[in-house]
Amino acid sequence: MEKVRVDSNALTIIHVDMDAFYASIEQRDNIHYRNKPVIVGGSPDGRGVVSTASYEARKFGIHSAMPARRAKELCPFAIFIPTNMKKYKSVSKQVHDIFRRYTKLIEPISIDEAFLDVGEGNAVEVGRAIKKDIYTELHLTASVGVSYNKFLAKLASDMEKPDGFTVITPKTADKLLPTLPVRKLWGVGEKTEKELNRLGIFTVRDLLNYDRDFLIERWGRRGYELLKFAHGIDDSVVDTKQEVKSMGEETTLSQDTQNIRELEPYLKSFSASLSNRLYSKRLKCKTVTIKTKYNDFKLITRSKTLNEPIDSYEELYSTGKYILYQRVPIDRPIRLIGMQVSNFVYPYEPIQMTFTDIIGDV
Ligand code: TTP
Ligand code: MG
Repeated sequence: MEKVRVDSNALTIIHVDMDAFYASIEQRDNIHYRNKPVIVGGSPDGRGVVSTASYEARKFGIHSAMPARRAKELCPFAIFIPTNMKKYKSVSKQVHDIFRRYTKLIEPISIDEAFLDVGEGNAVEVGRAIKKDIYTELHLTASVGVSYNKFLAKLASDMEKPDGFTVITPKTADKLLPTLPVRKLWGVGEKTEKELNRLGIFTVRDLLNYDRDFLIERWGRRGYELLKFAHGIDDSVVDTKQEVKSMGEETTLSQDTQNIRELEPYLKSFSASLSNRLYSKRLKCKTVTIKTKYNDFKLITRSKTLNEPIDSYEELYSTGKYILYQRVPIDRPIRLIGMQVSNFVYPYEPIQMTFTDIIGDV
């Protein structure tokens, strides 16, 4: 049932994001890892990528998605630990059980992150209580943000990481927002950031001072949305039935190629990561799509829909390879390759996406 909120500036939204999630769990469970640079994912011989790094390791510049080889260069004595998804999912479920004590309105975003709407309750008190429960019961720290909408609550949880607790009120939002780099606004990725920078827009203040009509003319609906975020406005509700429609990965090649074999390693890496992502959301897909962009910037996509849903690396890779070899024209050099999965099947919950779909049953 939709709730009608009388005061749209009431502090009712909480965003919780666990700190260095996988690494903190490993440090909690092994005394020898505490206060040390710990890397989860990738291997010490330099294969694979970093899933996450403890805050001690981050001091060396190590971060998620960095090749393990590079991480090892930056910190040769770092401790590498293989991922143990089963364990992380079970902790994620415990965190979720804590949320449920306080509200039913929960929107899981990923394995370690969620939005909560406390309705008539006091989000500052609830946020504190959740943080305390997570610490005393699970011996882990979370960063918690409280505000009057989702955008600001997430901004808040990120501000004092790790172990942060930050409240953004309408008053503090007015002060804070103009000072932020535009990248902090939802919808501003690397590409939009560059475009804005080219117009001389670096901070939210720059954006607010810019010709409003020009921005809306240039970006249409997105320009309008951007300005709304810049003013701290976000009308989206905490959505308990978040549905994921597709997920994808793509890479611009360092050099254009017409040699189809050179594309295989990309498909391998996309398949590994998409399989992981499907697994952590407890989804299987029936459609695989390969996207290619050519040196003349023409873009094509080719798909294959299967009878049976899949989620394993091997199945994804073989389907991707089939499409690449059978359906993708290689008549001129390719500059970008991508892989997408869609047409999801929810093996455990046919109606809606719940937290269980994201983390799986453990
Ligand atoms: P994040 O919340 O992005 O990162 P984090 O919890 O490790 O660190 P912090 O929030 O304190 O900045 O992601 C949660 C977990 O998801 C992370 O512990 C490992 C996993 N993950 C990957 O496997 N690959 C990735 O590229 C990212 C970003 C996260
Ligand atoms: Mg986190």
